[in-house]
Amino acid sequence: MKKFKSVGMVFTIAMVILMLAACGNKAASSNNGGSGEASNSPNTQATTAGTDKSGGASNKKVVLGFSQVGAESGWRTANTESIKQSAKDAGFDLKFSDAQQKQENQIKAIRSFIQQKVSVIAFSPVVESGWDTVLQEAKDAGIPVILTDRAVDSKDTSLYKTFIGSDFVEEGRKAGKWLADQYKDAKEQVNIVELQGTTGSAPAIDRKEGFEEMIKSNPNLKIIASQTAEFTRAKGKEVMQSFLQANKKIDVLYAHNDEMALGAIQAMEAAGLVAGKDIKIISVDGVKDGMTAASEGKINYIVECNPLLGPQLMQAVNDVLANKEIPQRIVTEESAFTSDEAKAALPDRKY
Ligand code: GYE
Repeated sequence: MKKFKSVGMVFTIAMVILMLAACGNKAASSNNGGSGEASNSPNTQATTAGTDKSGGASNKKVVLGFSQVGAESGWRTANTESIKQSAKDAGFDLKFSDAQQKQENQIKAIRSFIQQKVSVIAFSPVVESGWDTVLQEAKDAGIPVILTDRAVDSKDTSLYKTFIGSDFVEEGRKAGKWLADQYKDAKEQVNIVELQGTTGSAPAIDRKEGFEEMIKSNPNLKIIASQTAEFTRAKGKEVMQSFLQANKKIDVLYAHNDEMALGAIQAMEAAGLVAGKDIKIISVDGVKDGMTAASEGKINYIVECNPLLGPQLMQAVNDVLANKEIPQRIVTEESAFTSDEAKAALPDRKY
């Protein structure tokens, strides 16, 4: 009898442990929204059901669905960290999803956020076109959308509340102006090669446009080759290698971001060239690795693009939920650095 009793006890305890474990799993999967999207806050409670969309009248936690472009560059890493940290500071439940540079993954993530009835959707659109349908779906579901970093080309601007990010045309202009100033007395043709960002993305389109606008008045400044390297270091190296093989004389490289410039520097050095001297280099971003290369004289001019958009985004989320009027466009403030200025700025650089 005694033996039977203790076996029974063991059985009961085992059952309780099993049940607790099952509950734990269930909670974990519902925190993920069951969508397979990675969440950076596995311990936060999912409070999506019945989320107050009218301006936070209820005490429910704000749930922010964020679809990120990918992890293609140092800029992106800093941007992701800024968003995660500021969401935490704001006390939001962040559902973070990485699209690996694919629009279809972003559309899937946005649809999943709609299904989960998040309070606000924010995303950095990998390319400019093709968003109308999914943005309309979010609007029909009554979920406000905020764009960060990159723009969309939708005609109907009521599909999103605001766009927070840099003026990429202006960045291109700064790069082009510096070059035009450097070569204003040039008597011969200056051969420029260009590494473009992701095809169809706002920064690639706009940085090209602004740059061309500033160099066009000088017919000696000529872009002899221009190709995408998808904003990555590996591709930057690969495409620069092919530029070097195909062109005898290259004077200048204009890279749409630091990462591609850093890859291109590897290709130049492998070809026995001195980066920053044999070939002048201009890039955009101003992340630590880029600024370090600039301080060493390998990059001659860097146009800054600020990735720390998290605090402004969280502010906008709060404002939208409180039904406050917010501007359709919020532009981030940026500057630019020569090699010497990069050296001076490097110790205080946060990203
Ligand atoms: O310049 C680049 C990143 O959209 C501004 O994307 C961003 C760009 C940034 O991959 O490094």
